[in-house]
Amino acid sequence: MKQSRTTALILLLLPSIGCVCVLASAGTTGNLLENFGFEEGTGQTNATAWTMSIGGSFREDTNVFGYTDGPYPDGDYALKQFGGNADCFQTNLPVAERIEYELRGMFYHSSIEDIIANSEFSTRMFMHVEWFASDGRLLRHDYSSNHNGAAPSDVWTQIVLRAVAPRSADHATFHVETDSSLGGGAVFGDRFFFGPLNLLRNPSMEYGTGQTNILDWTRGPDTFRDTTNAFGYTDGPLPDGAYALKQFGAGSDLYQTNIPVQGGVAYTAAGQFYHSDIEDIIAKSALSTRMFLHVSWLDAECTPIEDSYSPNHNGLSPANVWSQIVLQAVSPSNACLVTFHVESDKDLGGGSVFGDDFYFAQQEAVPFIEPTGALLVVR
Ligand SMILES: [Ca+2]
Ligand SMILES: [Ca+2]
Repeated sequence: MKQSRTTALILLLLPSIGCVCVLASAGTTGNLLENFGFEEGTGQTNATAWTMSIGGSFREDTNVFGYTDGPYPDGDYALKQFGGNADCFQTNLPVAERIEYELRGMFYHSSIEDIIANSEFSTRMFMHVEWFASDGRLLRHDYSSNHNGAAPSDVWTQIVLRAVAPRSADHATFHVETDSSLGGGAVFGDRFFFGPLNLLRNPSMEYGTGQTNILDWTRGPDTFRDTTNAFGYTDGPLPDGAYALKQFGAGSDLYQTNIPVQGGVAYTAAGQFYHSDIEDIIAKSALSTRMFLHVSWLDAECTPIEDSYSPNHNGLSPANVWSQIVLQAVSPSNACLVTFHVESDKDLGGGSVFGDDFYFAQQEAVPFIEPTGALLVVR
């Protein structure tokens, strides 16, 4: 389904017009790219949804000069680029600010035919994303690492880049490009992915002011954004960044709402949890102060349909060490939106529990392949 600017604009209007079910919106995880494997198109120069530079980018089957391996990673066609300045892109892809995105693709070059120099300055292929504001201002470029002559030959390798969309980001352009500073030869690419990894904004509490202003989250009672100098925290660094969530007491809540989801689809929620047995301790009991994830599924009228809860981090969980809890759930068939809560409750004693690095996303639309190439993480 073509994802247009219109869907992104509808999403931005959500707070003012109430609950509208927006499928395939900017907040939906999964691949934003159409024809990610170059299977659709006409001949060598026309790949559906892609704009290809003339003379440097081609849609090719396996009977092509420069390709000496077996089947492609995906289907019967792949992208072939050569020369010093080839480009192939899709534009106006709807994105949302402060959400983490992943770019990935499979890359190949032959050591037998149409070879590239055995150097990082050879013909090299990479992914490039341009982030734009709604008024068309270019906000930032992010680049993946290169597949060049120093990469393994005669085998497909994956490159992954993670990047958080900048503030005010509204749409993006995804490029597959080649450059060369040394000689010719061809590089192939296939099975590209560009999509959000996590539907939560500010998932690790890093944006905010002081202890009580946590950007993008609504804060209930006994809920704070805290650092490693907090009473009750006696470990080393936090799982991610300089801040974490601290909760104590019954009925503590931290939540984000109006997160768009699709019905009848598998989702994963996760978080890291911690308590100390030295300071501000909780009872060694399942009834102690305890923290958990709560996903509330809503229909198009914002009416709660169903709730999914993770197991608790409580006084029986390992102390003085961060541990992850994962919740996997299939959304009800009429689910449109989600409210994602991190909550704590208690029946016995006091003490505090910490949380960090929360995650909520659709399980992969395109199966993830463990990267054998470079993994570059940009934050
Ligand atoms: Ca393909
Ligand atoms: Ca954090």
